[in-house]
Amino acid sequence: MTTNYDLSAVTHAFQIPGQFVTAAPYGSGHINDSFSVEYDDAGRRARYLVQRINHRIFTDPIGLMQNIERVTVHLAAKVAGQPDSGRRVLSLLPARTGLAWHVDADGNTWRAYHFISGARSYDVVESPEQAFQAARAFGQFQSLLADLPAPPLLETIPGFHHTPTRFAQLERALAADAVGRAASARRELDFALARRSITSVLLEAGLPSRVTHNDTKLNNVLIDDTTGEGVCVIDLDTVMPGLALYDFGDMVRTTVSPAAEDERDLSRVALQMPMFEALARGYLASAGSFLTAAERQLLAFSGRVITFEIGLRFLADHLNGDTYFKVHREGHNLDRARTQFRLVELLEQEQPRMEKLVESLG
Ligand code: ADP
Ligand code: GN1
Ligand code: MG
Repeated sequence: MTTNYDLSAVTHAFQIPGQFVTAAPYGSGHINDSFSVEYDDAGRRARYLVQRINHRIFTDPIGLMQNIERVTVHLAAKVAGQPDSGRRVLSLLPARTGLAWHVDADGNTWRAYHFISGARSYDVVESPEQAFQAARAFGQFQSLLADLPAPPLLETIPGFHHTPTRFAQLERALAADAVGRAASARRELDFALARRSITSVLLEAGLPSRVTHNDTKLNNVLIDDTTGEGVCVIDLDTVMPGLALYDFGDMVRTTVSPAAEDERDLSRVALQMPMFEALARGYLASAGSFLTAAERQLLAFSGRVITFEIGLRFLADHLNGDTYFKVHREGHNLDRARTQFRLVELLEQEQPRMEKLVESLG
């Protein structure tokens, strides 16, 4: 992570009361730069989560911030009056300009959120209860945004979950082989290229467009330290029109296996059926009332196709020379692609059982 930003100057551009004390890199996201920042306001310490938007990836950071403003204001109105409402929705601090973002002299766009304390995110699931809570929170998020007033949100990354496009991007990366890595990724490439047929299934199923989160990995929900509740959905950069199953699929990808996303020992990748069951129960508890029959039918399949899609993206990025996801070691994106593809294999084998399970939940 880049750490050579002047966080004191950056945060001074926001309406934060008091004096800057300290800032430190925070979290394990692959895209933005996040910092935990402390201020002292007349002897009272307050904490903020400050982020630089990766504008190489999000090419319209201001349009993105306008999405986030609309979404957080809408959600805040919905949860107002609930106990602990201030911790249930991300809340932006305005900049001194009055806008919800700050552009620094180098052209970086920044935002500042109130820090939600007493909760944390998990890279690897610890219990079925956590899986249930995460899925319930993401389902609730979709439910609360179902009546977001027009116009539609900006597509912050066009075609983000368009799996056939992701497949074509891998084919292009392979044809270019820009850094000469294709030969050593032959097995993974063969695995990917053999599965083109699954890339269009969700698109051809007549599913409704909804407001979806689109990046529902487990570590994008904060779990309350005391109650264990999935208290707040975070990382709102990709909230935009999408399919409900993109969200359920990515929950499956990041929650059913006890192995980290970049685990090198593939024997540790597993499909824990109790985690899948908890996800399905949690998601149906909050989203069950609006899902169509076709969406329900494809719940189990969605995990397989979204895991495949993210695997395609990691593999393409490996071939392109690691230009998109942050990497922390050589071959990191290839390792990530391998764990995704191993999980795809397991999801293929278990699809009938998973489908039966969803059916049994009514
Ligand atoms: P990225 O896009 O890089 O994944 P996130 O928005 O997910 O960035 O933030 C990175 C991490 O910071 C999250 O996993 C979470 O642990 C933490 N985080 C984000 N926003 C808040 C917040 N408002 N309060 C507390 N922690 C937060
Ligand atoms: C990225 O921002 P972060 O780390 O939550 C990526 C997701 C991938 C995920 C894989 C904007 O999410 O699409 O599924 O990494 N976000 C973007 O871990 O590309
Ligand atoms: Mg994140």
